[in-house]
Amino acid sequence: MKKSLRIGLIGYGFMGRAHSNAYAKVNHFFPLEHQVVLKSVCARDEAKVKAFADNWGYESFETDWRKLIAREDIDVIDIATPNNTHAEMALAAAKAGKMILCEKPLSMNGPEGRKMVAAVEKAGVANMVWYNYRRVPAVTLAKQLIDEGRLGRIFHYRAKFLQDWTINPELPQGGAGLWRLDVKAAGSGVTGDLLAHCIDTAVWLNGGVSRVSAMTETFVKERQHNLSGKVEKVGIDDACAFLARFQNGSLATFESTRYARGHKALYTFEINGENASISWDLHDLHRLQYFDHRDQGTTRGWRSIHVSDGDHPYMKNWWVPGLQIGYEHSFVHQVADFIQGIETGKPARPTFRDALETQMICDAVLKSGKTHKWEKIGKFK
Ligand code: SOE
Repeated sequence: MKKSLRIGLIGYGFMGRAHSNAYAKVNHFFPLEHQVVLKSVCARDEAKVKAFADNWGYESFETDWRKLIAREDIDVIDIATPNNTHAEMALAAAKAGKMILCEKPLSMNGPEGRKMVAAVEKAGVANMVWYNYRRVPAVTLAKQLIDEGRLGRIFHYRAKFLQDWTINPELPQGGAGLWRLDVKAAGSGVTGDLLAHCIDTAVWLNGGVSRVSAMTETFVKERQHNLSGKVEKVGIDDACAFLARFQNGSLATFESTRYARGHKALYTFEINGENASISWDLHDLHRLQYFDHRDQGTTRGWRSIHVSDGDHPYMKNWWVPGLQIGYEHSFVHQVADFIQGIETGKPARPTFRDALETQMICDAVLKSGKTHKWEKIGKFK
């Protein structure tokens, strides 16, 4: 008989769906000692949350997140709400002794994130942040190749996350779906929303960042606000590019924008080492490009590895070799790893503390965008 892991999800937007799908699938594909139970989902709109609960198979729903956290039949609180609500919910959930899964970015800023880390560590509750791209099998394979030392000394890290969905100046800010444009709800623009993903992957693959130099821009300065009904100043960064020095001596460039016409979610990274290079592209997510200078000269070249074989990360749990998986599976892998972390006592990452490092780098990037100076990364340990 499996132990139950009873989920209480807060939020039913894009991420609420991605997480619910992961909970629904994980036990079918991963051998775990725990059975995930979709116990309850919470959101303010009763009719909508009820429909969501019915659609995804949640046993119940709540309209007040404090009631959800107080329920004794919930083990895990999953925070899938806008960024400005993460801290308050996480602090309450930690106090109630719940395990916590929190959407990225961890918090609105570093100081808020620090309080969240202190709360989960004091309560001793399992915690993790949904930086899902680490668990795309090709990205996990990149981590394995780096850890095996195949690249040798790393010289360069280059990451981009390009979108084009906010170019229209008539697009309002605030409220459902568009809270990402409202600085009061999001904390920042592309830095916290998109570069945070790039930074999480980069720190995981290439180690800590020591300093950054950034430029940020807000191309559309005012937008109608959906909640106030007034035209309000836009406080988020629409685009951000920064240089970084890693602690291992490598040089990096990061770029993100929501103004790259033609790109919907183009997350790419390339790493150049002394022996080999790696590159990855979210639009072709099951492939890892690999170049090894030690290959025999006449046939040396970039290999396009189709990461779909049984010995590739996570793939033996899915179909037969050669059949690929997609974006949503990265969330399934994250739940599987979180549960395995509980079962083995070796916590899955990124924990809140790992995500605080990303938050501190985002803070330094945003600060540098204002000071026009190189900024060091604040304390996160
Ligand atoms: C924004 O458009 C967004 O949905 C981010 O919020 C996600 O984190 C990213 O994975 C895709 O783009």
